[in-house]
Amino acid sequence: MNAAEALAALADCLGPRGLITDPADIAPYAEDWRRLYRGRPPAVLRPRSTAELAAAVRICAEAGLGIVPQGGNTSMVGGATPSARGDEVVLTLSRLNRVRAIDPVDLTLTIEAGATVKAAQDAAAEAGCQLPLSIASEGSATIGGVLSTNAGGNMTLRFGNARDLVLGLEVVLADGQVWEGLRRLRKDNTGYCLRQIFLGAEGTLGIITAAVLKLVPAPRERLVAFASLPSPEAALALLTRCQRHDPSALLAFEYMGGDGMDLVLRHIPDTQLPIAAAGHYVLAEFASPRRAAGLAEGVEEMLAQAMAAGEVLDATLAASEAQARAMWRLREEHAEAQKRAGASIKNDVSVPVSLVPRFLREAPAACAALMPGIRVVAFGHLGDGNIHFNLRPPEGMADEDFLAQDHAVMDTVLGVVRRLGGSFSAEHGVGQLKTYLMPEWRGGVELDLMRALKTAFDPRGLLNPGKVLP
Ligand code: 2HG
Ligand code: ZN
Repeated sequence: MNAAEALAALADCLGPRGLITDPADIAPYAEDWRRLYRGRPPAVLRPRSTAELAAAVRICAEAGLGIVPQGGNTSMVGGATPSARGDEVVLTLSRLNRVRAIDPVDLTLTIEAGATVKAAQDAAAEAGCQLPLSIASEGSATIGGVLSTNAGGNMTLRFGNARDLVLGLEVVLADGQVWEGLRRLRKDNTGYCLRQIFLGAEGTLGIITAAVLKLVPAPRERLVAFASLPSPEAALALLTRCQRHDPSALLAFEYMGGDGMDLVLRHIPDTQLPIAAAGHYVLAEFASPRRAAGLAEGVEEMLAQAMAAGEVLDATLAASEAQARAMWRLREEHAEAQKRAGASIKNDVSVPVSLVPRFLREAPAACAALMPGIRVVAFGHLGDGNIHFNLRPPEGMADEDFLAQDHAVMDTVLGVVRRLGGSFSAEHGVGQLKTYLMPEWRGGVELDLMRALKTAFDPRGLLNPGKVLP
């Protein structure tokens, strides 16, 4: 079967609403959120069931067409963008978005991969539960996307990464077979844990079509605190203080440097600081399963102690849901603000939590030595050691000239990360942007094992070609 015959067969299989071939309609699927990559897919497939999707995969396999699964298209590393060669179709999961089941006793949600994270959160909330996964792009990012990238996000310190929330999966394999692994067991030791192989594989080993996710009972009381601090060291001291105060209450602990905050205030409408401007900020969220259990009093007292110790300059608690949302916006709009400000070179790195302050001192110094005047935008999930260390060009340097030096800048940052025993991609994955780093960071036996897995699951290399493995 050649490519034209495959497209005709796909049109038959998926119906008129299931196949996009008009270049204008394809365009939004062909480019990544950061506009670093532009592919040339001959078509976008929009199956509306697992059976349809599997049939489409069989047709692509017969024709040797590459398949690039796409969720909300919010990848930061070009992980869902096809090649410019024209030999890969995009497979959007957007029509596979149903809640299949929800069980507040088992605390499980069975949901299809194309549902947005927000829709999954809402479904859980309606049943009196919480899906303990929250990321800045949750309005458009999908369950399939966050599981395929093992997204982290804001509550990793309390509930772990996306892979820790999955009990079962349904996956379409490279040859079109379906693995029906939608189990909802808390205990099941029956051979290799196949679901974990697909989680974080970025769609290179199989296409996740549905999942059973773990829920937790919805907290009765939530509290968001916003603080300004004199230094990253003070932020780490405050984190330790919060954890000693009540480890089960702390849900999120986010750091923001003053320069990133300035970008948010400048580029995002209707944003303002709830306290006086400073060089460093923290947003912390606390929750309690009981109402009126003294959560606010306890946190207030703890913040007063932190102030007396010089860790905190100023702090405030959200007095309403609207104020809490406004505080979270200041944190979650960092990516959008940076996009509006122009070019950036992003480093999604992790180091042991205790070494974050050292990283935040050494990495800016190393970058300034490489490129005087380079501007640092550092923020992220301090509670789990994941910092988004993003860089902007020196005043007056053209964006293209800056981006042309992306590898030199990334390598400089990663030199510090390596010294501190960290990772070059904490939560955004490898995609196509970072494959070149794999031999150096994961080479030898580790990369050999990954290649063996790829060969076993997708011997012809048709699933998300060019991603993860160099
Ligand atoms: C976040 O935490 C996202 O807001 C995006 O992971 C990070 O833009 C970034 O670098
Ligand atoms: Zn993040």
